[in-house]
Amino acid sequence: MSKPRLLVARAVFPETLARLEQHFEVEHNQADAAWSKQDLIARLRGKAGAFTTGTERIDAEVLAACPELKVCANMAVGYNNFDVPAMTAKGVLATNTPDVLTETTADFGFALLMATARRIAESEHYLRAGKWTKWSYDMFAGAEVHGSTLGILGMGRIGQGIARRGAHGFGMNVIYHNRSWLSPDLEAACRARYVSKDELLMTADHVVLVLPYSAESHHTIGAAELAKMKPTATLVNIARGGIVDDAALAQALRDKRIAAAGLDVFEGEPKVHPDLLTVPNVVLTPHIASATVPTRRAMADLAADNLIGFLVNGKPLTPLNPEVLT
Ligand code: 8YV
Repeated sequence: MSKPRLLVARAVFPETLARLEQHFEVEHNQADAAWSKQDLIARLRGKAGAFTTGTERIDAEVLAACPELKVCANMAVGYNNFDVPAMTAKGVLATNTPDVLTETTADFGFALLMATARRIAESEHYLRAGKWTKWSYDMFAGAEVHGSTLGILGMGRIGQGIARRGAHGFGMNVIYHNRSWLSPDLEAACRARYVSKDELLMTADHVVLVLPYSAESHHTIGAAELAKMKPTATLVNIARGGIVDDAALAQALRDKRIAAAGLDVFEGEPKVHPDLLTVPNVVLTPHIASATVPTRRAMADLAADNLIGFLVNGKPLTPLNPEVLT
């Protein structure tokens, strides 16, 4: 019997590709060429499966053009690049990579918080530029992390990981806001207290965004929300671009409406709002929160397992729309 046909839309670990090639007739993109939507459609036609990352949008137009498609496995926990209802309507399975990146991403959220509050990037640039000629009492004096109030917007697995780090490692007072309350057991494990969004914005010393992107979460943080934050506060976004109004944030940073921000994700990335590139009190990283070698391998393995699990054995591991299986 011939092997199912698979498109691997971006460059992946050679070992992942080799494993997929054992089960599928693979068209790959190891050159990591930037494909337009029409390029993606042209390559996806006739394929039963796709290995995607957060950069490939699978929507009604793509699905209509690729009627043989049965499954898209995203190498990401976030899946706002998938139109899941449209996929479900066409009977196309969607899978993501939960759990395997939780702790690594929470580590990075904390690293970005520390770098932002303690002005690590700004002071490093200063030193490299040869501007450090003498010590002074207030040089790069930042905000306290230990013992301060940590506000987490979006309390899923990664949010809880950040809460645990803050509460247990840094003695922080952790407050959170989410669509739903955590169970009392989880709240106790995170030592976190549920508050309204406004209370979180007004009382947190550090606000960390870890909520999924959707039409409802678009610009969760804009000028009005930034105005509610403490002038000494920091804002960290490791969730998705578009959750923050980047233009409003750049203005707030310039005006010192808030003290500093740490951003791993951007509206329209890899483009970055030009104003963010010119304000000093922001730490900018290129969407690397899950980027450790073991975690990226685990994400690639899980995406591959989902494809093999579904197309070869009929059983995906982490389906997003399991209703298409029945
Ligand atoms: C990915 C992410 O690296 O998992 C996610 O949702 O944002 C990152 O871990 C990125 O989406 C590439 O697929």
